Amino acid sequence: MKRALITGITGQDGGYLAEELLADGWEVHGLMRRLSAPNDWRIRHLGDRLHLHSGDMLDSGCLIRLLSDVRPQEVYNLAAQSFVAASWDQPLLTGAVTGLGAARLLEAIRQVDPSIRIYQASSSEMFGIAEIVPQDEDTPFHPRSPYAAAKVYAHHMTVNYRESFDMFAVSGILFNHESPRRGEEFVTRKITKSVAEIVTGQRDKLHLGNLSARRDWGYAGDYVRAMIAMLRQDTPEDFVVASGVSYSVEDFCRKAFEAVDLDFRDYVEVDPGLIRPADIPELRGDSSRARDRLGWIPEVDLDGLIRMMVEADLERARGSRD
Ligand code: NDP
Ligand code: GDR
Repeated sequence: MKRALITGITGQDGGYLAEELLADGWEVHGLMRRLSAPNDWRIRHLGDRLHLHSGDMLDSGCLIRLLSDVRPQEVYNLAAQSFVAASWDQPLLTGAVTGLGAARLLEAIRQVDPSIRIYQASSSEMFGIAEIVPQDEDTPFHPRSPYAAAKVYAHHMTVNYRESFDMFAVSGILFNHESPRRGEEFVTRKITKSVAEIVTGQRDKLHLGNLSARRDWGYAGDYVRAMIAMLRQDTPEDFVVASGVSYSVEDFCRKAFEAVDLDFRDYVEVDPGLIRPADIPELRGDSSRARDRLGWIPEVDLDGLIRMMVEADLERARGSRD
């Protein structure tokens, strides 16, 4: 039986990735933190098709035990403190989970079975203030947040374990990807949730930070397919995964409000408290390598993504969806 282990299975990408692997006939195991209340809404529909294990990226012992018990052929390291804004408030925790967590996992694989293939969730945030637009696999990194610095460390450790121990360790440098399962604090979901709450009379205003930031947004369901394809190559290699088009936060607002025939200018207010200590004016990716070598083709564009997210949040606001 083919077995995969996903860390961060309760997050946005974890559920989509688990669905793809299950559909492909894999046995799927997930590492989950023990919390005081359930946090499994994104994977509940998969029921007992998933094998869930309690553990934490901060604890090497549990990673070693888990790998020894499950003996997966593939590991997907999605676990992270992934909210950039929070990383200035909790820089050391972010470093410990997002950076050192990846190193703990690589080291655990090296000890238990170095033939296990590992995918590391690297990020376009590593490019930061990039001099080159669009960014590809050769663009230098200039991280602009504690989160991005932690991801750069994890990225280099992944390359290092590949080069030092001949491990099949790869990084997907993924640009922003969103979905109806996106965490509520990220800007796209914050906007679509607020649109739904405005339509249903539960809110009158939406407060945002930097409206001019431009990001390359795709659909999470498309991006997890690239993760799997990367681990199924003959030789380990890193790939940029992106739509290739960037829009501003203001563009996203305009489109999301237009989807319900409203004008965002009547509702959106800038709150200077939401501006980050350092932001990135634009990130836009060149995913030619992934398209050529992995045959990766995204299916959902920004308009389709916004429609999907607004519809889901409207259903939630009306109480007909989790
Ligand atoms: P989420 O924030 O939705 O999910 C993060 C996951 O990590 C959650 O399951 C969370 O568990 C888990 N986690 C956090 N801390 C720990 C810990 N100490 N031990 C174990 N698990 C922990 O992220 P996404 O799904 O959006 O992203 C997946 C990965 O891809 C992340 O590493 C992210 O940094 C990276 N990435 C994401 C991009 C995006 O646009 N979505 C783009 C590029 C990279 P819990 O539910 O308990 O909090
Ligand atoms: P990002 O996503 O930082 O790109 O990280 P986020 O949606 O948080 O911010 C995108 C841009 O929007 C601006 N912005 C706001 N952001 C939030 N969250 N809330 C606001 O009110 C707001 N107003 C404006 C931000 O300043 C920023 O420029 C995401 C995460 O998933 C990371 O884990 C991942 O690595 C990167 O995408 C690629």
